Amino acid sequence: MKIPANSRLDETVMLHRRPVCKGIAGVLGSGMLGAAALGCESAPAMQTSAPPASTLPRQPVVLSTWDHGLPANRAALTILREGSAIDAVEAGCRVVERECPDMTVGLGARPDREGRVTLDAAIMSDDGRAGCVAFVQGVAHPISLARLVMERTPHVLLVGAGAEQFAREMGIEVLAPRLSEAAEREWKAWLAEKRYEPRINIENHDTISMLALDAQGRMAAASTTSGLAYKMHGRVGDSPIIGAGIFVDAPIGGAICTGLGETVLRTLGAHLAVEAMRAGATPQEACERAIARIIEKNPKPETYQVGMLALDFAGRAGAYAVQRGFTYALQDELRPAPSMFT
Ligand code: SD4
Repeated sequence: MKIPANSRLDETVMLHRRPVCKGIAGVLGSGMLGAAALGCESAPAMQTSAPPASTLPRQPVVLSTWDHGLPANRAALTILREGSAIDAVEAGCRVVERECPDMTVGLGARPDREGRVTLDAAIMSDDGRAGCVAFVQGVAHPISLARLVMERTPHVLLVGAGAEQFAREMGIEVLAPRLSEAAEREWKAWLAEKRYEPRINIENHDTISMLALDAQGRMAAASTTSGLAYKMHGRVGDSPIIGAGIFVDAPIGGAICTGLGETVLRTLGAHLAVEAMRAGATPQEACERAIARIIEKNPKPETYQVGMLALDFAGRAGAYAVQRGFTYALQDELRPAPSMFT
C-alpha cells in the first residue's frame, strides 16, 4: 500500500483501516515474552530454529530505540493488533519523522556541516525483502520511500538525486532544502568552531529504529535518521545499510542499532546479533556479543555510543549499549538499557 509521504499518522492509520489495539496489558502479562523481554536478562532457553506455532506470541511485540520509541510504539501497536509488522514499523517511524522531537530524524533535524539535512532510512521484512534510501533531501518520510523501493523497484538501495527522482515518480513531494529555525541557529553556532566530535547520547543519538512481531508471527525492522549532526556532506551511516543498522531473518529474529554508525558499518552490527541468535544466543546475549565485537573492532569506546536491540520469534527481547544512557521502548514502557560502561 502506498502512503502519501506527507500524510499524518491518523491518516496513515485510516489508510491501513486497522481496528484500534485494545491494549497491551495482555502482552506484558503473558508468559510469551518471558523474563528476557521484560527485564532484558538472559532467558534460560536457547533457540536455533523457529518456535512451534503454539509458542508464537498471541499478542504483538514492538521494540524501539530511545525515548521517541514510545510514541512510535503507540502508533505501531495501533496497527499491530491485526495488521502486519511491516505496516507497524513504517507507521511508527513516520510519527518520529513528522514530530522530530530531538532534531535527529526527518526534515527538522540538524544538518550536515554544509547546512543540508540529508536523510537515511531502511525497512526489511523477515523474508529478506528490503528497501533503503540514503543521502535523500527534501523528503518528509524517507521510511515510506524506502518501503516503495522495496515494493516497486528491483533494487534494495537508492541514494541521493536518484532516490529523489524516484520519490517524484511515486507522487511524493520533494521539498526545497530548508533548515528549521532551531537547526539553523545551532548550525551557525557550530560553524563558529567547526569542531567535529559528536557528543555521546546528544549529537549521535536518537535515530528511530524499530522491530515488530505481529500476531501472525511475522517480523519487520525499520530505521530512519538524519545521521550524525555536522557530518561531511555525502556521509551515509549504518541506518540505511541492511545488516548494519537493521537486519531481520526468519526464523531467527531481528536486530537494530543506533549510535555512531561508522562503528556499526565496520562490523555489520545488526547482522552480528542475528547470527549470534542463529548460533543459539538469546536476544540479550546476542546484543551483548555484538556490542563486545563492536568495541573490539573500534578503538576508544569511551568516545562513542552504540545501542542495540534484538527480538526473536518467541517475542523475547534484548538490549545492550556501549555507554550508559541508551533508552528503549518495549511496548508502552521506556527502559534504560544495560551497558558495557557505566
Ligand atoms: C548514523 N547510526 O547515521 C546513525 C545515527 C544514530 O542515533 O543512530 N543516531 O550513524
